[in-house]
Amino acid sequence: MTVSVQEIDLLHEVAARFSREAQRADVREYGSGNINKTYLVTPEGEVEAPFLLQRLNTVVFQQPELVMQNIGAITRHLDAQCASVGRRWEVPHVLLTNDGADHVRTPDGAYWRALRFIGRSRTVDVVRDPELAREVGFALGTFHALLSEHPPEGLADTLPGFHIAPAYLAHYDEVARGAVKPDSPEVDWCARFVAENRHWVPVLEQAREQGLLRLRPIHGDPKVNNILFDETTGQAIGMVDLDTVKPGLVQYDIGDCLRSSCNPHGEETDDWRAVHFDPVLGKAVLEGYLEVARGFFAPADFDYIPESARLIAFELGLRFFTDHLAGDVYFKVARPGQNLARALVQFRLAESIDAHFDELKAIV
Ligand code: GN1
Ligand code: MG
Repeated sequence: MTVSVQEIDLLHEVAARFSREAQRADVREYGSGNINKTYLVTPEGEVEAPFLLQRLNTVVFQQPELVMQNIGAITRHLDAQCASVGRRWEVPHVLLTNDGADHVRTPDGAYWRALRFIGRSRTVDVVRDPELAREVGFALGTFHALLSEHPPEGLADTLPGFHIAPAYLAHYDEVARGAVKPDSPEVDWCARFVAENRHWVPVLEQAREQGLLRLRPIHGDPKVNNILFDETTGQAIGMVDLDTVKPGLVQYDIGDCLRSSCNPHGEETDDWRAVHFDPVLGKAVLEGYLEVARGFFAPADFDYIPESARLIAFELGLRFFTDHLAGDVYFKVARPGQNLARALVQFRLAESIDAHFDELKAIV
């Protein structure tokens, strides 16, 4: 993607606050996040390492200082624990400005921060190979295991309502009532899908209210492209994008990880009718996950895994569909209709997870 000249000037100015060599750095857009804007800054000299510069989406994260506070707490905890992983494991540290701050505010109100760039690594948007799927599960299991002793009360709730599925449904109902989008066969299909399957929604919140599941530190957004793999060995080496770390149910994370890594067509495909859940990949993810997570799992934690996968796919479909009806106010879009296309993919995936429900239960 190209960056405009004015933008480049601003980026150099902000980057220079974090680095002494950034005035002449190469700056380019990086990654495929739906919320923040990320740039890779590569200083010209040999002295300074490349780093990531991010413009935090403050419409979504209305208290960015809490996000930074959580990331600080989590990365310190991970640093202290990560030797126990016994293989390469990297932590995405926050970098400070030349005068010691963890962010920069520009006159336009934007909130900028810098993160260490983890080299010799790669990310993937789509998983097709069970070996890689196993590594995906290992990454999330390791992340949870490393944080399992961190008191969840010590983390702020940076995004109230995040993954509370009944709240997304209520918001959808409200938006759908006032929506001005023209009807189309796709919109109709989505609306019908929600109407037919809305009974899936309360399962995790009910289990939490009944005391069957408890809050722990979670990643919040462990979709497959937030996992780093070693460039050479292909082994998982860490989890990035820690903005949504907060107290939650590990089931949200497991569901999100399964829905994103067991969909061989990926979440941006236009061929939504072909989308399906691949149980071979699902089995590999769960093997990798449970190998590490078994240690801190309570018996009830196992019971909700199939429900979580179906629920988080449905919930994300609902979030994309609602955003489409509301005029694309939350998720970044590159073209009109993209959030509707994304919703179709997630709903179709939820339908396929439902069709594989007994198989998933058997795997667990
Ligand atoms: C957003 O920023 P990104 O792309 O990693 C979203 C997640 C969704 C994901 C779907 C804070 O994550 O919840 O699952 O898009 N993050 C937030 O691709 O809403
Ligand atoms: Mg994110």
